[in-house]
Amino acid sequence: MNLPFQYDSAALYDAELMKKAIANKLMYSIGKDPRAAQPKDWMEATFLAVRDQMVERWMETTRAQYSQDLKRVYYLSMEFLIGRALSNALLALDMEDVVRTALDEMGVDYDELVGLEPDAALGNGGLGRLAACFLDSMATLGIPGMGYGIRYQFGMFKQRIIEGRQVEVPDTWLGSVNIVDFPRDEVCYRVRFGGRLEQEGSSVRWLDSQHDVLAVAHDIIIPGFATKSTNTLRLWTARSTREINLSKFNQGDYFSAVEEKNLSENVSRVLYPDDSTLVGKELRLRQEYFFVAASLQDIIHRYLSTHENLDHLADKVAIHLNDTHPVLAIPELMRLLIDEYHYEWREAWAITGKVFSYTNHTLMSEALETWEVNMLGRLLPRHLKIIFDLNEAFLKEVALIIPNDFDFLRRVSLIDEQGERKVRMAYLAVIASHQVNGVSALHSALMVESIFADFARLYPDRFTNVTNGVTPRRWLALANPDLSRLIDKTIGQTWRVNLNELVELKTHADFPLFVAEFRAAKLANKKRLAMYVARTLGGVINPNALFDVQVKRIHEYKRQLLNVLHVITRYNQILAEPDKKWQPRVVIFAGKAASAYHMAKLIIQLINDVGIKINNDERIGDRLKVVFLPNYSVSLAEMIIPAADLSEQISTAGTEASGTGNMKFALNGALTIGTLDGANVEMQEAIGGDNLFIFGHTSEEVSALRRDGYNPRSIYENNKALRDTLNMLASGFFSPTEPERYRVIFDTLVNWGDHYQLLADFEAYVAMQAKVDALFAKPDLWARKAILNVAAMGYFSSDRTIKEYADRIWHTQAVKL
Ligand code: 26V
Repeated sequence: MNLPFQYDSAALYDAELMKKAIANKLMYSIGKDPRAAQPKDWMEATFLAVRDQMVERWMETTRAQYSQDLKRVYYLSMEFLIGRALSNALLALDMEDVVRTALDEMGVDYDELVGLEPDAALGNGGLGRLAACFLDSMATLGIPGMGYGIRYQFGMFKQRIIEGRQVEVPDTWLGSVNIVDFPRDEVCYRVRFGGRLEQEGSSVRWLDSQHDVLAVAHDIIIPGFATKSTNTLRLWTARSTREINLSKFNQGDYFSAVEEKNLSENVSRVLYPDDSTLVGKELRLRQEYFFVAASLQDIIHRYLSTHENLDHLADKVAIHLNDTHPVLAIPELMRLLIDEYHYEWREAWAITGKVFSYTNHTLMSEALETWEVNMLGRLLPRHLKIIFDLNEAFLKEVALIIPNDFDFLRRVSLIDEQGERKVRMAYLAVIASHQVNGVSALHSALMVESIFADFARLYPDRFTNVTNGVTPRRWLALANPDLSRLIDKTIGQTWRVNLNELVELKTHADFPLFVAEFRAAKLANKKRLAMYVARTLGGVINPNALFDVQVKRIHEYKRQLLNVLHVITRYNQILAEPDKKWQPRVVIFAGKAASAYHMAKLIIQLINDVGIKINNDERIGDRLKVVFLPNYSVSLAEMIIPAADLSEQISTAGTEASGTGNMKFALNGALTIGTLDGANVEMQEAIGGDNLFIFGHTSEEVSALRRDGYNPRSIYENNKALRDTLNMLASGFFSPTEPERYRVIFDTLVNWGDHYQLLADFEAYVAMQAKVDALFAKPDLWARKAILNVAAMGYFSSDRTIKEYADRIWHTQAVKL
């Protein structure tokens, strides 16, 4: 393209120019004299200078996407857990060395600076992090994909541990200088709430909406790795339709004058920090509609800028629903097509049915979304009517396929009529999507046997599996530079975009020099983590001990408690046989509990209480240590995972949809101890059963136990080690100042049915932990297996996952640049 001016992208690979670019930002954008600049100012200046380098490619990509009239994927998600952006951008653009040198010459420490960037923590856990890995892979593969979400002013809370208990602190990630995104004040849509309907012949009008709010776009650049391809994450922030109520202001009522503004802007104020239970709160429903309504207006606006009408929308637009949170997009598209663009119902439904696809991320009934008909009708009357009309048409159709089965109709109805009437959002997603997928082979199989069994009968071809993956850029190249260097030296560098190449490491597992270097990289990572533990908690841990790690959201189904039961049992064993040769271990936990999830919070407290007892028991020494690292986050994961020897993936079989931490650990050379749950099953197939530690009941056995009657108390009574351990909880051994503190845990497990069957798996788990010790005592054998784990992880790249979505679900092609 001929333009009357030139862009300045020369600083890319020239340290002198980079110095100048950073200094300019520091002076003219941050407004600081280099002599007075704080470390944070340098970070922001560097961020801005680096961001400049991405803009040109970003625009080139966007232009190419338009001119090639490519089909686009819109990934709608309430959560994007992207973490830090600066180091990722430097990796993608291959600029780390230049920036390092530039900063070094200005007397600024690169590693320290990179660590000052706050995480973008706009998500809870697995679902949000998966969305971030997907953005990375879409950009890297050149797939025209755009993320849409909410720009929460407060992301995931920060976790402090005070006297062993979790305390939540607001996450103020948006600093005073906006380095995060580009505000697009002109990209602004009205989102309506409330009001009433008026029927006019066959058409319906939605009138008198109140509490309307504006959605303003903010764009984050998503750079592809080693490619010009660069995508966009567009996040919406709420802005009031009225800055100030002038009449109230003129009456001197200054606070009421701005009250309305504050209330409507609350929509994008805070992320719901709960991924375990249904919230059912009106604000959450508002959030969901807010971002969906803005995104759809934006998508249609973009489409109509190059097309005459919406007849062939589905040829160029794929909208992916990340779980049910954005499912209101379905009635919203119907509304737009019918009410605003005057399509017939049937035409609108035909278009809608080709546009959407949906991923289910959990089978847990507590997390399946439903919305009360009353609330939905009050907030979104037009959408409720569309849902009712859809349901009527759907049930008529079903009655033809499966005649005379009223119970079937009741079961598949979009409306749950038991008690307070509710809309079942997952069912709405299923009837409107052309493909519905689970996130691991096991999960997808269970999905069509359980929550969607009736729908699988109606639409057998609709359901499919796409096993999750993780981006090797962040989770190996960035997080583990030592191991990455070794891999580069051994098999070259292209594994970053073709992770299957790691298979070449297999032969090297038998080369002593390679094994020694592999072990050295692991040890360096462990030392780094040990330093961090010393800095943050003050405790000393031995880097030669086995690092046994469980980091993830705290949930009963993930069974951190089972891990704790093993820790206490081991403690008792060491005390009983002090002269035996015990493999030193550090058991490391991290994770946040939903603020209202009492049991999860109690588990955190228990871990800390157990740590206090064991870590201070001189008889134990460094044979066993327990560490709870506060404030688990993407950037903390980047430090912890490369330092792990053992990865704990011990959920009750059939409960963890996939897990992605399991993949990150194996990719970094940790061995898995785990159940046959989620993606562990496929990991075992890829890695080979000898190279991980699988134990416990299978999902079939779990259901059989549940069906035929499970008696945890008899397990308690018949296993002495377990009984001793549980009695210590019940007697207040770990909570001497409050002996009753853990009684409820004892009761949950022994007397109240042990829903997640910890006791059923306890013996197998403890026995497997002994095998772990035995193998760790043979460092070369252990390292060999660890290498075989890394070598087998090619399949678990999110690039493979995204290729499957693109080929089988979205039918999209890469941009040519
Ligand atoms: C659920 C809810 C319930 C309503 C209130 C807010 C809220 C927020 C998030 C969630 C999502 C929970 C589902 C989830 O995170 N699933 C995880 O998805 C990962 C990616 O597919 C998968 O690896 C994990 O196994 C699965 O637990």
